[in-house]
Amino acid sequence: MKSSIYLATKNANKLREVRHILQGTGLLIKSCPPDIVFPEETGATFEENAFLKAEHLKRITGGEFVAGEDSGLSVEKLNGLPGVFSARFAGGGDAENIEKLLGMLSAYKDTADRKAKFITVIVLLGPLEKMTFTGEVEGFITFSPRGTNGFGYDPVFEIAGAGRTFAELSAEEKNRVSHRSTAFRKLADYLFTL
Ligand code: ITT
Repeated sequence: MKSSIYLATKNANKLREVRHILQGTGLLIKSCPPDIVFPEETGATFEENAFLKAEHLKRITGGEFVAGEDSGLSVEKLNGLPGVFSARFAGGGDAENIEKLLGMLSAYKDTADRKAKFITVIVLLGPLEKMTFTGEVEGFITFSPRGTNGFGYDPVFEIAGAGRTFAELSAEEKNRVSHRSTAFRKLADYLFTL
């Protein structure tokens, strides 16, 4: 059983969420050296970007097991955007990204036309293996932001059938169903077989 790995992220919210997801599993997440500078996320897919981050951290730490995670929002009517551009969609912060997204969807008045999914892809680099783990959650983009929990696009993502946005859920509730928790539980299951 492998009980600790490095995670290649500079996003403190993501790191907190991952540690929360893995609480009680016995798998510990080691954070990156604080001064690390990751290469630009130039990949065309979440998997390519997750690999770029993992590979860079593995080179720096020499860690036996290193995971890179890339995630984002894919909106059906926007042909998958913001996708790999989720973090830098509007060139500002979360508020600007949300404003741009709502603006681009403003012509769609029916919830059915605002379908979206959150996707997480983890690439694990071990001594021998390169493994990929994915998680998805389906929902739709709301007409305005609701809720104050979470981060990123959480205030405008309503989970299918739940009537609440991710930002209206507690951390426990989000982590029960989220794209990230599905992917990280698969990763933990794999590591515990080693
Ligand atoms: P690292 O690359 O350092 O991990 P990042 O914030 O750049 O941090 P990503 O490249 O994976 O992370 O981009 C993910 C973006 O997608 C993130 O900044 C949010 O805007 C959005 N996102 C991903 N997961 C989310 C979630 O659970 N809730 C809300 N937004 C999310």
